[in-house]
Amino acid sequence: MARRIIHIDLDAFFVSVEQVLNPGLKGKPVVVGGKPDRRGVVASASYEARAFGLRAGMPLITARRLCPQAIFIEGSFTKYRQASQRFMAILADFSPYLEPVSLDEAYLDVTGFESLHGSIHQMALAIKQRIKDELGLPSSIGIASGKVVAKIAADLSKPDGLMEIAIGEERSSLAPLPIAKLPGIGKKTERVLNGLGINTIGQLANMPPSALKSHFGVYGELLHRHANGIDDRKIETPGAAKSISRETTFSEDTRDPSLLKATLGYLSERVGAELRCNNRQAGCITLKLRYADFTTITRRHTLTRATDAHQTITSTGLKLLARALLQEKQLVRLIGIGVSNLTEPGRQLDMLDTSDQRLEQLNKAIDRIRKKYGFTAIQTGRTLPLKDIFPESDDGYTLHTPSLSR
Ligand code: DCP
Ligand code: CA
Repeated sequence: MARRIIHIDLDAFFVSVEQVLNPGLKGKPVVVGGKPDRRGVVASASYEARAFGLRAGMPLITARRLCPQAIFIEGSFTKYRQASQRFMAILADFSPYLEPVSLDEAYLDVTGFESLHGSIHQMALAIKQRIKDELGLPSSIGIASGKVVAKIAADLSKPDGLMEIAIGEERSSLAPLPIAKLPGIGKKTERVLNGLGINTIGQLANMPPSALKSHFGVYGELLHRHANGIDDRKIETPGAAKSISRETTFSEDTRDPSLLKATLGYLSERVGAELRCNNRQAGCITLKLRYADFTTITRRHTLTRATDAHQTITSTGLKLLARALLQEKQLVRLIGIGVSNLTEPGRQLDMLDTSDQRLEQLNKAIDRIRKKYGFTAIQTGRTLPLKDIFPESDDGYTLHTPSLSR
């Protein structure tokens, strides 16, 4: 069955919220971002201001030069967050398959919902109406068989628009558009493609996938599919974290191998515990290092079989660390370990070998004891040196940047 995906984006979001709170601002060139005598950039510009060439990201000084009569507002994030929560609550009334993308942007999977509203088009009108009635905010909606086409449709319909791309017309609808309209194509990719004589999404769609792959790697395949209007990415409801990581900055830059290894071991244990707590396994492990001069590197390793064992995370992290330290002789300022490619644990326990099963039993026991007696109730040989370095709490070691270390 063909899917129906809706993309909803509020128009000039920050500005529109300000206009609801102060109706005198309606219909005028308004900029949220700060006073133009300050350094800083335009965060959001009303469509009246955009008529003068004002755009998000533009320095405020330039904005004032282009449109001296514009009204500049500092803005307040609390107001926007509140509006965003109410916006998402309205959307959740229409479908449980809701993926918030940013404060003012979300996808809804509404496949099979037409009977409730007459049609998906009617449903989209009802969503727009509720956002207008209850929040006073204008929105734009795109409807299509996949995320990328729905997002482009919403973008094309702005402001206060609604555009539906019929099934089978994804490719032809995108073809005449400039490649910059394709989400994910930044300035750099655009330049490379323009250099190859590719200016429209249609030309991009006609490029041989192998050519795209040789220029952009795996991303090239994605570009090819999206340019052809093909996008089977699912709506990801929140709660399904895409990655888990823990990192910490040392109080002094260091190359001390036992400190580096112990810290990495501890952070890996925290990541492993979090994975198991969320009932997830990871297929990819990433080490992060920041050196004394602030250069930051990441090194990743893809596992042949997904894991939730901190032992595997630690041993993989240690190998990546050894290799990284050979390549760079500077002192280390920050160390971190992360996991991604998260999946639910496979249910085929009998297919795993016994050492994996034993590890799983062991980790279950560790998690149980820690839940009862605190994280540091169990010390591994590797993290033991940390006892002399970091103060201990029930919840683990208090690292120097605790907010990043939990
Ligand atoms: N935002 C920001 N800094 C940026 C881009 C955006 O602070 N560089 C904020 C301000 C926007 C909000 O996020 O109001 C939403 O971003 P959008 O890109 O959706 O822009 P707008 O909602 O302002 O305008 P549009 O009507 O084009 O969606
Ligand atoms: Ca917006």
